[in-house]
Amino acid sequence: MWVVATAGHVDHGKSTLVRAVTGMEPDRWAEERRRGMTIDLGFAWTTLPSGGTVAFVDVPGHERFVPNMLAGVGPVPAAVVVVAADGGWMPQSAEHLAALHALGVSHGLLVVTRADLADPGPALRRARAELAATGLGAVEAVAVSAVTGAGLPELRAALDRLGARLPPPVVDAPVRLWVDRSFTVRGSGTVVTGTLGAGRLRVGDTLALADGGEPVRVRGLHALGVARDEVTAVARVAVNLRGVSRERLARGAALLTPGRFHRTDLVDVRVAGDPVADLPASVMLHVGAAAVPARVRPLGVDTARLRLARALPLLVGDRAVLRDPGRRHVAGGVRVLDVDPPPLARRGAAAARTVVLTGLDGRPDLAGELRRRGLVRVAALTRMGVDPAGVRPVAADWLADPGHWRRLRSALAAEVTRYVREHPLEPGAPVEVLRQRLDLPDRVLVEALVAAPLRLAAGRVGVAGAAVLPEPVARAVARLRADLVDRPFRAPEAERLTELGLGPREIAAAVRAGALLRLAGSVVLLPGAVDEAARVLAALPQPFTLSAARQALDTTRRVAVPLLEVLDGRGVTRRHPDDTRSVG
Ligand SMILES: Nc1nc2c(ncn2[C@@H]2O[C@H](COP(=O)(O)OP(=O)(O)OP(=O)(O)O)[C@@H](O)[C@H]2O)c(=O)[nH]1
Ligand SMILES: [Mg+2]
Repeated sequence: MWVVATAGHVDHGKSTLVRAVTGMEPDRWAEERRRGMTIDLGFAWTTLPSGGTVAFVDVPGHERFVPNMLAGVGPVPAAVVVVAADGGWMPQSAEHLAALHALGVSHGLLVVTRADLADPGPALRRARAELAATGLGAVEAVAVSAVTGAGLPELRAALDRLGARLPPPVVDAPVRLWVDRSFTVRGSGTVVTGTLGAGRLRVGDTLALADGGEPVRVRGLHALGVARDEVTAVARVAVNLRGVSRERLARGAALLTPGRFHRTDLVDVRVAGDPVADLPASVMLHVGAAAVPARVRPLGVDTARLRLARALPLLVGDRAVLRDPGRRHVAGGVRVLDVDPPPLARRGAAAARTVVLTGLDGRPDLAGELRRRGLVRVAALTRMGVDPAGVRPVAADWLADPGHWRRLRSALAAEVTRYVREHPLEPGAPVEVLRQRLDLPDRVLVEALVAAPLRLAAGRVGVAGAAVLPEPVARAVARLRADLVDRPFRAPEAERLTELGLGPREIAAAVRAGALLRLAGSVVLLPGAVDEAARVLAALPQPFTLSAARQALDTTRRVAVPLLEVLDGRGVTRRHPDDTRSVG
């Protein structure tokens, strides 16, 4: 199925044309039929000679109903521009065309209607020239009369060719269904309709309401009036929802694949059309089927920041229309450049931002996003409409700009060095402290930044082999070394340690720095003591007892027991079942 919207001035024969082609009545309301005028969107469809199906979104042409027109064309990729042979190019011909251009609609047909009432030539030539100057470019044109039926077969063939030219839909994309109609069906509950531009819907799917994010279950699906288990884009679709009132789903609401869209009330955009300096401070932003008041803050000649009255699920690259409701005038087409822009609080921030925006074109750009953001989560990028594939996360689901990551790495080294200098008795800087000092959003990033000679152990980052003892501790160790010169296995008693000022923290620091060897608790020797003990014990008759070892080492049981255990552990000594030991 393909979906096309009509466009054109009031009374130029859009609905009559849709009726003639489809045999269905697009004007749904009694009031529309009474007044002979379309007020709201109409829907009709037909099968073409190729067997393909075309669904029309028929829009009102009257100036007052342009917002309804915009809700209809917003999500639709192709248009049939209608001009009456006897009416010619009129204000809403121009305004509708401006809207199609703003939305980036690049596929369509030109139909000159009421060809039985006047020569279609002049209207056709003028309209063709107008379309050629827009994104629609050179389109096929057909003159028809709904009264005589002339041109209708040609129109159906042209619709077939149009369908064949449309780009294939992206069916594995996340769903963003803009609601253009909602109603209640007795016994079924709430039903919404919309144009499914991409993705796929299935009965039983859970979707999220764009406004609030709460989940809703798809209870039933219809496409072109037929119940379906699954509908793939592009399609007109009616969705029956469980557990949500119709009021929550007025036109402009959206149903989303959960977790795949970023809701934002702040966007930076490029504006084509009027210079941004000429835009009123308040405009209406029309995107999808939504219309939201927006405050404009110009940032440069053709870029601006929009503050929306309500958050919308927008993606980088989205197209929208800015309309001045006061002057009833399409003021410009919008291309979304950034859906998560930085605040402009600091002096000079706006000027700097203007420079950044000048370089953006609304095409999702992974390297550029990383450069601008430094660090960003995979899911956050996906929700902005930027495909994160091709870049490996630096930690968990974090992506980093390579330059930024290098700078963080050296900043981490500097912070660790500083911390260790300020806290010489601690075995390094706590990860959380470093996270705060580097202003990082997640501790896993600190851990991932650790590289030699930095070392991560027990939640702290230290410098391997670079522990420098504070002056008083180094002095105390030197005095201890003097104590141990003659009797290297006489570990200092508690009183001596106190005298030297070596408490548990100082001992731990000296052990980490490699200045002392800890056998157990506060039993410490010099680092060379183990090798020395191995030599002494090797000279004993083998095997030897604990007592013999103690005497040979000239020490006490307090030292000999843990020292032998350390030697056992290192494989220097072997312990026999009778508790004697041998070296080797
Ligand atoms: N003679 C003749 N009359 C036509 C033709 N097409 C439409 N009309 C008449 O033109 C009038 C307007 O037609 P509509 O189809 O309602 O026009 P519209 O463009 O849908 O108007 P809005 O939806 O209000 O913008 C109606 O009276 C139609 O009967 C045609 O090909 N020939
Ligand atoms: Mg109509």
